[in-house]
Amino acid sequence: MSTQTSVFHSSTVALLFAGLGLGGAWYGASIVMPSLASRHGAGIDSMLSYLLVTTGILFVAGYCALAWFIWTGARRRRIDQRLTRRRTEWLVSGALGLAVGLIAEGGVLAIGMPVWSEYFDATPPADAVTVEITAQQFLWNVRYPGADGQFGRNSAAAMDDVSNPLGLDRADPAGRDDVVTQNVMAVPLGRAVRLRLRSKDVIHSFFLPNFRVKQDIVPGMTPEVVFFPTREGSFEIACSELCGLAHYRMRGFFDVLSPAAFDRWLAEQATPTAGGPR
Ligand SMILES: [Cu+2]
Repeated sequence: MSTQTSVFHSSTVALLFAGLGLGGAWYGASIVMPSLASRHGAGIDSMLSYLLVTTGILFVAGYCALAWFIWTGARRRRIDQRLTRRRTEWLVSGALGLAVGLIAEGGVLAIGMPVWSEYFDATPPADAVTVEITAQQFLWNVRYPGADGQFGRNSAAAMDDVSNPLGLDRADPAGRDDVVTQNVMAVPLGRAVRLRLRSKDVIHSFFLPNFRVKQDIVPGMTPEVVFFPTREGSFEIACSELCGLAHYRMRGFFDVLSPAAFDRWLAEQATPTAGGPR
C-alpha cells in the first residue's frame, strides 16, 4: 500500500472516530427526561445531568484523542517514540484513575446523598395520603384506607380476581370503608404521598417516570416510598420489571388533583360493600 493511500485510510478512520464521539454526545444530549412533577426529583435530575455531562466530556475527549493519535501517527515518516518509564506510567495511570473516581463518585455522593435522605430516610408527615398498591399479573390494585385511616384485614384465601382481588375481610369494621380501584389512582396536591407496595405473584416494579419514583415489589415484602407531587396532572404508572408475557399491559394512571377534586373523586370510587374494584 502506498504512503498516500495509507494516509487517506487513516484520515478516514480518524474522522470516523471523531464523528462517533461527537455524534454520540449530540444524540445523548437530544434525549430529554419526562417532565418533572415531584420535589425530590429535582435532585435526581441534577445527579443524572452531572453524570451525563462529566462522562459525556470524557467520552468526547477519549474519542477525539484517539482520532488525533491516528491522524498524526499515520503522517509520521518513522516510528520514533520511546517506551516511557515504569514510574511515569504508574503516575499517569494512577492520576487519571483517581481523577475519574473523584469526579464520578465525589459528584454522586455530594449531589446524591441529600436526595437519598429525602427519599428513603425522611419520616412521612402526619397528613400524608397513604395508599396501598398491590401488583399482580398484569394490573395494579389500588386501596385507600377510607375515612377511618385504617386498612382492613385481608387474606390470600379470600382473594377472587373478579369480586375481591385483594381478599378483603368484609366482616372487619376497619375494612368497610376501604376504597379499591384498579389501574387508576389519585392524590391531592399539597400533601405527601405514602405508598405501601405489595405483590400477589411475581416481582414487579412500580414506576412513576414523571415523579422519579421507582421501587421493586417483591412478594412477601411491603416496601414504602414517600414523595411530594409538585403539580396537578394525569401521569403514567408503568411496571419496569419484565413480569410476564403481558407485562406491557401494566399501565395505570396517577392523577394529581386539587384537594376538593380529590375528595370528590374518592367519594365517587367508594362502594357500599368495599372490596370489589371499580
Ligand atoms: Cu409487572
